[in-house]
Amino acid sequence: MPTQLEKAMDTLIKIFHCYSSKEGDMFKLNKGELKLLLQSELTDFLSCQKDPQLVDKIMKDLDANKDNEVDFNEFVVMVAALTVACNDYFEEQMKKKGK
Ligand SMILES: [Ca+2]
Ligand SMILES: [Ca+2]
Repeated sequence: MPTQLEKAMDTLIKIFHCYSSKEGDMFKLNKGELKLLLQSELTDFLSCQKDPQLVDKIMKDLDANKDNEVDFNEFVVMVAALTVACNDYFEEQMKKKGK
């Protein structure tokens, strides 16, 4: 039986490949695939951002090796950054409750 964390890692890998395999290089997300992934899997995150250039900006930020595609390494950096931001929020809420 996989643990919760192992399941979470597995899910992350599967979600990435579900979108990266749609077009072109099956191990990388092009801009269209990235947009689809963000819209479908990070709906709340995107819906509070009104910037129409957002996907371009995210793409630029994530694309560390400048090949205009987001590979799994680059994707994980984004998920980690978002997770840290969520944890900061969680800790804030816990601190407020504690007082
Ligand atoms: Ca692809
Ligand atoms: Ca890249």
